[in-house]
Amino acid sequence: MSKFNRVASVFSIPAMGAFGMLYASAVPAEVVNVDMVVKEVELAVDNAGNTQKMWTYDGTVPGPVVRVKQGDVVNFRLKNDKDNKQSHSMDFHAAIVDVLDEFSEIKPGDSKKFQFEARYPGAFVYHCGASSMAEHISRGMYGLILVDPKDGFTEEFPRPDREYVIVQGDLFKEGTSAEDRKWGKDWQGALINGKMFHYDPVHDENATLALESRPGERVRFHYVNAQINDPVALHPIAGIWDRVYDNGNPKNISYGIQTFNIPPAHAITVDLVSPPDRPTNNAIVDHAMKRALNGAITVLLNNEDADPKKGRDGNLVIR
Ligand SMILES: [Cu+2]
Repeated sequence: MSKFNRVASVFSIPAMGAFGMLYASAVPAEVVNVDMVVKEVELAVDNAGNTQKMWTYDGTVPGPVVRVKQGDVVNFRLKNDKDNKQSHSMDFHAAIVDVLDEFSEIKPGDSKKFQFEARYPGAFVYHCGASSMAEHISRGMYGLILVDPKDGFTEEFPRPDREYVIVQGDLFKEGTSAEDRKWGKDWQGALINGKMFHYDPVHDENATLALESRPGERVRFHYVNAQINDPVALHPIAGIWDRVYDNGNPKNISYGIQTFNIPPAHAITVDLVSPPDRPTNNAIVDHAMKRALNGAITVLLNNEDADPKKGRDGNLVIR
């Protein structure tokens, strides 16, 4: 299991950043320990229980959601389990460091540590950068680090009623080589939090889960594109994104958007607000048909009976 424990409170001091910017803040920041273990395991990749050999952070696809505050120092430790066959690494998109140092790969049985300050708020991908990256990422080595803004919630960035994390990745046929993955050969489908049609009982008779909300609620999605080559055309069928925060940064707001492009290795934060006076349902889709009809559809059920626990109190990834 990964461990996130806040070990100390520190005060960010004004400092010249890597790009010559001044970072000054009186908001108490913390040092946050994050430990992950890479595990090469057999996992179900659809609701019927079909499995594939996946490479993972902490045994799940996606890996655990890391959540810190802007200004926090992340004290990260990666362990490559001794039973693994591959070298692995960690590339946090929220970090400003040295690709040849912090992000270098380690062999089975080895561990490494590095630190970074989470300077920019938003939703950032993390992934393995070991060679071949096409294979390591498309076998499941990715996740989300959320950096909450130091200003907290504001009029421009209101507190949501519910919050969900969705990570979209690729699934290739078992046995597809790293080279073929790179070129997109033998692509089989889109994984939503690790499974095709994970939350879509409409298109998959084996699906038992859906996302839920109540009429009138503001539902916030942090949507990660962990696919190795393809963008995601994110659209809420029967709805309109009330706001899109590109890269999850409260300063990057677009209003009233139908479809938003998420390039590979990028994440956005989007809000959906349903009418308060009637039940509705939405299908959150990658509107590219190749991917929608091969796994990338997520149903949001919206009615008065919604499960009060879903999308609340840190229950961001529904499993
Ligand atoms: Cu790896």
